[in-house]
Amino acid sequence: MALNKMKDMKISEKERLSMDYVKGILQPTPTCEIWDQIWNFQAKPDDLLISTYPKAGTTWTQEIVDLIQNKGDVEKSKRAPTHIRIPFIEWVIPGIGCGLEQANAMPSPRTLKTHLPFDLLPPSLLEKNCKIIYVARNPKDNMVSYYHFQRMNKGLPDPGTWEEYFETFLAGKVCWGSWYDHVKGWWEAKDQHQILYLFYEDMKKDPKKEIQKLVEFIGSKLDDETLNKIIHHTSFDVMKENPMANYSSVPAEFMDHSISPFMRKGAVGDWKNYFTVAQNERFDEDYKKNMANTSLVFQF
Ligand code: PPS
Repeated sequence: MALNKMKDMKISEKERLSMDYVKGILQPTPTCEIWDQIWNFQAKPDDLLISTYPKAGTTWTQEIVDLIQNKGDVEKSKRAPTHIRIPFIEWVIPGIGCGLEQANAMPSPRTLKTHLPFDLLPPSLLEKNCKIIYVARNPKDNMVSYYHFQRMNKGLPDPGTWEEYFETFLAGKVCWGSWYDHVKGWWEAKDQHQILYLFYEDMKKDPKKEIQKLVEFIGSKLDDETLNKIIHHTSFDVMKENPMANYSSVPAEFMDHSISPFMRKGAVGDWKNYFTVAQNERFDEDYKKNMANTSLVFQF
């Protein structure tokens, strides 16, 4: 869609979930309502958690991990949609599902998903020393992806125009909070816990290398042929056509892929099609300030 057309676009508020705060972090109200249960989630030592800021490459990582666990058996990984195979622990959509209930009912070993900032992670996952995979994405592409996702996902607030959303994102007034706090919080935690910290841009540049890191971290062993098969089946183009990995199974009243497909572009640098020169300058200034106290480096 042309940028000028998209900028003027507004989505009806009427069918969207309401939002509330958990410890200062914006969340859909149904999540806030069961927060005590989420916080008291009981982990098991062999749980594997995939943690990300929204739109950082979660689904891609989930598909890779599931295929590693299934030794590259593509049919096995098509047994159910992503969100059923790998419960999203804090996600509650009335009438559709509750990640916490799914996780509690699931036999071990479980693979789970969260977008929670490190400080909001249910303590049991750390007490049980669970392995955690964290994936981060550069904030400019992350912002563009999140903007389009909020347009199509009725479980999240209406993003407004691109100009409005740019400010909302910079202020950290989006669900799961500030991108800065999220990536830095997990980065600081990574050396004290079993956390493998990966980057979306590295996965794009050299998927084999990053998938090998995942294989090793999970404690699996795969031959070269299986690795290549996993690279192929988790490429953007193949996943886009896979109904078990592209969220097309979620009812359209919640995720309307005709507004913006879940599998949208899968690229690095798409932000250049959205950021104006002035926005880019403003962003860079803000980024410099917020990232001054970390060794974390991103590729744009
Ligand atoms: S969510 O809703 O938070 O779980 O979304 P998440 O899966 O983290 O992020 C969605 C973005 O990741 C892109 N994606 C991929 N990129 C490259 N390769 C593969 N295989 C892949 N699968 C998903 C997806 O297209 C979203 O990014 P954008 O930039 O919007 O296209």
